[in-house]
Amino acid sequence: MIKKCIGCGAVLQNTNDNQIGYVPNLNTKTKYCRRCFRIIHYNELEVIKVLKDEEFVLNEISNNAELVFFIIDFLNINQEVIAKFKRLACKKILIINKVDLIPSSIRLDKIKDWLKEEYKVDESVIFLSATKNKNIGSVIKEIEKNNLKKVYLVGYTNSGKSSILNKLCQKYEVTDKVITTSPVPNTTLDLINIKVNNNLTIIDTPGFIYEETFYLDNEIELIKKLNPQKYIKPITYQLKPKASVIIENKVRIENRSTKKISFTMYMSNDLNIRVVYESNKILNNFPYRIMKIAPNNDLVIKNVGFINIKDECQLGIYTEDFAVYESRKSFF
Ligand SMILES: Nc1nc2c(ncn2[C@@H]2O[C@H](COP(=O)(O)OP(=O)(O)OP(=O)(O)O)[C@@H](O)[C@H]2O)c(=O)[nH]1
Ligand SMILES: [Mg+2]
Repeated sequence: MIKKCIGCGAVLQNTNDNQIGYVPNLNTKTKYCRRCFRIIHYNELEVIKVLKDEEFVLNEISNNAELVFFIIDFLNINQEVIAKFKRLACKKILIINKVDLIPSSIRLDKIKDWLKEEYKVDESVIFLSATKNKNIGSVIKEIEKNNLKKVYLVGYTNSGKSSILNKLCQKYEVTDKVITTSPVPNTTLDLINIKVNNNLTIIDTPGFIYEETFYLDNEIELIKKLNPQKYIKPITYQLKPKASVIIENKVRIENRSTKKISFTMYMSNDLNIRVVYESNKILNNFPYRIMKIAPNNDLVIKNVGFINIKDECQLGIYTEDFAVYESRKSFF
């Protein structure tokens, strides 16, 4: 009989230790594959590449789901994830997870209006925090209100789908299953069906993978830093003309205007961020592109967060991958 790993959904096997689902000893008691065991007990993280047929997943879910909860990490609201949300052709609710990271002064109802205006999201939106167990009850309310029997948790990798399902399991008093969660991408590898009671099955899904990322797959320390576990303190930098902000030696963002501008960074406080002046040539050999920023816009950096910039300005972005950067109207 095919047995799946409780942690990641991969089919358990003991024949190939380079393949997903591997365990040295496969017996009736085996619950987790070796990779999940190592993540859970030793916090040993590695990014594994898996080929996923996203079209198949999108169609399968669109055709079978009564309702999909599409999860987005608050720091990762961007055009790519919203486009994917829109492609799901079924009833859906947007969950913005990880609200524990943002200052409590940010008004969530304002963000709802902004999602509608800026990203044309007309569906219901729930704000929650899986790790802080905040507002999980709203998900249950939706399930009960619609008398649902089968719901899917869908979204990009690392948005917190499995963390949310673990919290839902606690609420439904399912105690024998804990799904593996981790800060690296591709933690969940296949669908994980959890029958929480006789009437309801909740299905966790492997995350969609970003078309491009700020990090390389072997930069585990950077990936960990990008996933803060505690509240983010926004930090403001005043940038004189020609001064730049450097983030993790991955990008140089230069003020190309004639006036001083102020940058407020909404991203992990663990990141190495510094200001340099024109005389410092660091990263100046990267390709660069000019980006025009309208008043009170954000510079969004995929997988990282965003920078709120109040003044209209021109930026010089020096980077190896421009696709990670985009601008949008701010919700402030
Ligand atoms: N600060 C914060 N971190 C969270 C929250 N929810 C999840 N995380 C963290 O985000 C990371 C990813 O969580 P997962 O639940 O594994 O994400 P996933 O969407 O299942 O990822 P894949 O299985 O790769 O698709 C982990 O490090 C979690 O601890 C939250 O509400 N707040
Ligand atoms: Mg997962």
